[in-house]
Amino acid sequence: MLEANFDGLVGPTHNYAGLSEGNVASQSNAQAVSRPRLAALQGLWKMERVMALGLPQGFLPPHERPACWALRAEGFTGTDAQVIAAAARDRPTALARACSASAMWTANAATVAPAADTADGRTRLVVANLRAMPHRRMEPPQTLRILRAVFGDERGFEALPALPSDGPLGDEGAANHTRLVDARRRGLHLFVHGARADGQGPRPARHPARQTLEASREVAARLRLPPDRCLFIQQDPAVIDEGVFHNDVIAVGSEGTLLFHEQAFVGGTDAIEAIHRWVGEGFSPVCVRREELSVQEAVSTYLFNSQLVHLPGGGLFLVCPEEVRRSDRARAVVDRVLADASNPIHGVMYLDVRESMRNGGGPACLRLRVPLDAEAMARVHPGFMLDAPRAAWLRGWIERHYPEELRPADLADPRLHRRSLDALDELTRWIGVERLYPFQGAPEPW
Ligand code: SUG
Repeated sequence: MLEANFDGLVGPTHNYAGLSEGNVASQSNAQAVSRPRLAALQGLWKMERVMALGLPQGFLPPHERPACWALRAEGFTGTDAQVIAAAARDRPTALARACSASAMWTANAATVAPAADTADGRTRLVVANLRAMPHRRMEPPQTLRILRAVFGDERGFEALPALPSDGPLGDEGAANHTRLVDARRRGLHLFVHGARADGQGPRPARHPARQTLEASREVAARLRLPPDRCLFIQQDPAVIDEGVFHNDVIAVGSEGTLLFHEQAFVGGTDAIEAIHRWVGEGFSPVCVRREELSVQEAVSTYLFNSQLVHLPGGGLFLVCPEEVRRSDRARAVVDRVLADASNPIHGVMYLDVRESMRNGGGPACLRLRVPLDAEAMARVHPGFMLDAPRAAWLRGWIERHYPEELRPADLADPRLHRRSLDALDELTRWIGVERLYPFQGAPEPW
């Protein structure tokens, strides 16, 4: 089985609106000038470099933005241009939400279980409801449309709608889920929550806990995973208050290896021992102590938001953000981990995804991992997979359509709307799918 990565293609309206409470980068870069073209090219380059490691690489297209349908649902009326102008005048935050390119962070698109792990032998994906943040709560219907286009072959896949977003179940998808394997290579699913929905137990004091235990349990049930292959542990609420809004900001795992900060989980070493007992022989914990790297440094460098990829020839490889290379202390952690022969992490590559980082999205946020065997791989819609010529086409498409810079006031420009929809129209024709977006007449997915 190979791990395919489906990266979110950064959308033409990528901007900094300060929409995510508890996300330090989003808050501190609010209203900065963004560079959508550079952002999309940085993301594409990452896809090409990971693909060059021998892993199948796909992409998930941007969502329709500005989302005039969302503004209409908030009461704005008239033509698209009128709706955008009225929102810009009366409710700029609603316009900023409707313009957010946040669907680029596909680690939040869904939680995935490969065919080998599910009760009926189909790869299953449960869309995340993203209920904690209003600008992200509008993503699930489009995410489901896209996942059903990519993984539409029902003999091999089932893409399921998100949990209800009007209840207490907050679900942020794969950012709070890690698939490990035991010595017999059976899949084990580690779910990490920020708090319980029933109000019991510890919870952060300042920032929202986006993932609830009850949501993780429901996702595991919908994925049809055997209960004994699932473990539910809690993120330390204190680190959420320091800016660790998803578990993938403080831990990353693959195969039998878990790279984590010592303050990541409630219970500290007890939690790691519980994981160890559960995974059994072959578990390789790689702990980073606070003396080596503080939680604050983990948040500013995004060391734990590196991709930990399992190379087809064996061994694990880190794909780190450039910010790690530029931090003496974070880079020293990487060097120490690579030099330590007791873990299978053998190599590293540093990549610049700064435009995404400035909104709190590192390399791991930008990808959804979908482990696929050859049979499942053959059932993926080929229009969403990359190779060198297709990457070159995408580069040209980005250069033709994407604005170089966006300032907050530019979101109100009706030409940005037209330009974005033209780009998506051309993209879907090239992929070979029809009626993917509301503006193309796509039906409600549920
Ligand atoms: O949900 N930022 C995203 C970043 C998501 C990172 N994903 C993972 N850790 N897996 C978020 O907070 C900021 C948008 C803005 O402020 O304009 C934003 O949505």
